[in-house]
Amino acid sequence: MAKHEPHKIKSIRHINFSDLSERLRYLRNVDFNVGSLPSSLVTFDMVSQGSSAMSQEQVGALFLGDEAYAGARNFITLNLRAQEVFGLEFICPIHNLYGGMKLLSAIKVTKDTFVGGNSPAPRGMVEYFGGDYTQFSQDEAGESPGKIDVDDVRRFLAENAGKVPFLYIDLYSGGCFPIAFDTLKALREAADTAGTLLVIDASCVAQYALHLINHTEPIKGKKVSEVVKQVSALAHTIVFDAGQDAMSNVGGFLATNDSGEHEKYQNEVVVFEGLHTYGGMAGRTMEVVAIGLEEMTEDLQAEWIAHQVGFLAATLEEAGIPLHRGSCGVYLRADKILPQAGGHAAAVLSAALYLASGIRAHLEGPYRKNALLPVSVPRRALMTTQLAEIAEAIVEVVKQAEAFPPLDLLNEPDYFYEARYEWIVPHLEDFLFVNEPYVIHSIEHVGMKTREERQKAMDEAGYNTFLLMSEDVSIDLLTDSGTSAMSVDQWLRYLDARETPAASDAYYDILESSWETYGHKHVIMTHQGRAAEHIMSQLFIEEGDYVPGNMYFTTTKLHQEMAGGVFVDVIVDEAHQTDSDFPWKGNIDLDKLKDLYEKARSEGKKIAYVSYEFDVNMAGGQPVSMDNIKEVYAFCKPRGIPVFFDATRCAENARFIQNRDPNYEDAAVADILLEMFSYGDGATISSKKDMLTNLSGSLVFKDNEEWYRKGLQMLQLFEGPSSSGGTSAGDMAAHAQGLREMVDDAYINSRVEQTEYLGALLKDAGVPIVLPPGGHAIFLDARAFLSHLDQDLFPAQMLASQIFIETGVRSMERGNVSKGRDPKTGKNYRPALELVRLTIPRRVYTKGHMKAVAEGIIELYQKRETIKGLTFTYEPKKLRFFQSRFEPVAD
Ligand code: P70
Repeated sequence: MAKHEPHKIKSIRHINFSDLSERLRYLRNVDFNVGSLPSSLVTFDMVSQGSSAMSQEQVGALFLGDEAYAGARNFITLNLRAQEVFGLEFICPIHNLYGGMKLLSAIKVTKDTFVGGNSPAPRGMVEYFGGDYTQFSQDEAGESPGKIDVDDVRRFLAENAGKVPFLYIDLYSGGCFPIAFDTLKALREAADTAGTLLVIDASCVAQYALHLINHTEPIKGKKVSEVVKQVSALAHTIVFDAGQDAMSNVGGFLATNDSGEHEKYQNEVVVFEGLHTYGGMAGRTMEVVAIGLEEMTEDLQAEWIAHQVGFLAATLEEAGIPLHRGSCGVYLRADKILPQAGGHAAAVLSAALYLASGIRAHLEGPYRKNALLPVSVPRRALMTTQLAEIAEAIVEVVKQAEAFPPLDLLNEPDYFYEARYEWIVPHLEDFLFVNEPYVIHSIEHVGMKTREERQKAMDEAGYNTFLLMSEDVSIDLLTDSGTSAMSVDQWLRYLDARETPAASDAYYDILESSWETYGHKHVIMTHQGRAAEHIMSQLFIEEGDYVPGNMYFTTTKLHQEMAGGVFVDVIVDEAHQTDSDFPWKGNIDLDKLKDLYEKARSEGKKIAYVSYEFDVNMAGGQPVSMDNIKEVYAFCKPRGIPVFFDATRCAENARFIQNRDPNYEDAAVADILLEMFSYGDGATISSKKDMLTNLSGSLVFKDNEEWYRKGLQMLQLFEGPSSSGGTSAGDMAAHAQGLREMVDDAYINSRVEQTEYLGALLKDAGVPIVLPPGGHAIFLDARAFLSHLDQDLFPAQMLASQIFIETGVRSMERGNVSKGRDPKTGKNYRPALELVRLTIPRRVYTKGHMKAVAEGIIELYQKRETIKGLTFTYEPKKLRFFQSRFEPVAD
């Protein structure tokens, strides 16, 4: 089992939170039948059917459907994949499990036929076609697979000899209890002897295979993919619902090795489902299912899904909650939790859970007395921290359950969806969720290599993390730039944007949202931050001008120097002290600024502008205080010196102000941001960071028409149309939406907290980091970490390499290699800060990933003395850190 998710987050969906009084209103509107609530009113929808987070390959496949009526390419793909995964030859597509049961029943069930099985699912269908359904009981399995009495089944087959068209076996009886492999084998024999078919519902076959691997002696140690074939070989026909283990939203198929059976399915599928080459699935769905089939049998994926279900079950069990563990989630024993609720125990628990927390666990199917409430886990869609909170919410509700009055049923429903209740609503505490305010919409697989493979990759990359291939990396902390997971809302706008070199809707949207966010009137779109820096520098800097700033940033300083400026660092001294926990290490030292002003005057020189960065990157993501922004502006304004922000990480800075300055603890991040911007004249922005885009930037001016006009002219000259600067309408639309999302208090708080969490784990273990933790990154102090290495043995470079080899985490050297050589002496600069940056992309990783990062680094720290230094084998002249290569020094 991997230490963390074998994937990262590709796109997210915001959670809609509500409070208890709102939820009471919603519940009354649906007569306390939680299943009828629209999903937007639900905080966490605990269902596994069709609700998985797709992989990015599956999402991509949604656009690969050829949607032909006959012979779609997508069917060929699905057919081949299903053959490979199940080892069965003939595939008949269906729209879901019901489609499969319907075909089987329509073909085989008539009056005077008898179907037996371990699942309640086929009963309605079999009876509809005139047959009789017998459900065999299976013992409650617990940890080991459960058994049906096969003698019972033999007796059933003998009594109804010649009249049993098939046996229907779900690998999980009633969704809870896996069936023993031996029993499955015995059932196949019994079916063969009686001349009937064994139909297996294999919708959860990958989880079943994993269960056997963990609990059944002869199967231990096998791969999921092998066991899936072994299980399939026992079936005459497989029914497969692709909304479960295959992680599609819909779809499925029947599979068999029997050509005669297959012919029957093909002839019947056209009646009920669709043509035999799509069977009620869109082309795109077949493509998604095909990919899901492959993913479900990857051991690490299967293990992760089982791990999450196991985590939820174990957490609840530890709190003493009676439940059964199932393949897709847990079944709460409502009858034990609410003995006073009679036959409606699960319905009461369902209503109470929703009311208290917004969690939906609902009942479906034919109405019956309900003792069990299923709480399923959507595959890959939730973070483990969220599952922990969900468990906590359930525990809170169960604690109060004694006081819940029973529900009154107002009608006589045949199905759960029809049920209407009245309820004397008990007093409940509102459960507040504090973790990430979004769920995982789609995932991206990451490299999960062995230590040996990583060692080899690092040797090949010459001990330079910039030269690693992303497929070898498990957790990529190289940069937070352009690496964010977009939200579904951003994707919607991206897809909706009309591309044009003239003015687009997205352009006007960006103007409006920038105005709302920054309060600056003029907005110039650029494709990245550095394009805005270029224009800014060219417009305002003349040869010899000073440009004071709170620490340099590489691209910013380069453009200032290219325009003839002289950058002067006026950041406070604390910024250079890795162990100082001064809260505002990004601040400008007013005395340094004043001194420079006097110096410039005495030299007859000019200060072009103050280059003021929020949440200073090179200082470790350290914030500036509101007081400092005010003071700098108050100094500059009367002297005619413009203050221009680098607002690339302005939202993170605003969150620090909210958190650290008591004057702002009740202010919204959006308002703090507006105030910050009010003390400046303009800004350059790389929106690849806080603004949650994968590409784009902007240049804004508060109110100066003349600057704006000149800026637009430069844009036309260097970048592209005035209404885009060469940015696609799609990226602009995503940018406009990103601006709205970045100032959401819950989001930005969870973002910075994730960084702080990683920092705290490392700090508590004694690993030397730059304090306090910054907004976007944790910086390791490599000189302290590898104190036995001289700086010319490049400790930060070696540390970044070793972190990768040890943990699969990619980081970035920010020290002696990055700084380069002094052209006068030819010697390395040996800068004061010799750091490794662990930069955290936004909304991409979970706290589970962060914990794995910390654990790996802590282990490395414990054996730090064994780590040797590096020497160059190749050293380019310019920006050497990107391409240089090294080898470890001999003893
Ligand atoms: C990083 C990235 C980019 C950046 C920034 C600040 C405060 C402007 C920019 C440029 C990427 C990077 C860039 C150069 C060297 C190393 C890494 N920072 N201002 O990883 O914006 O990339 O959009 O042109 O942090 O820190 P853009």
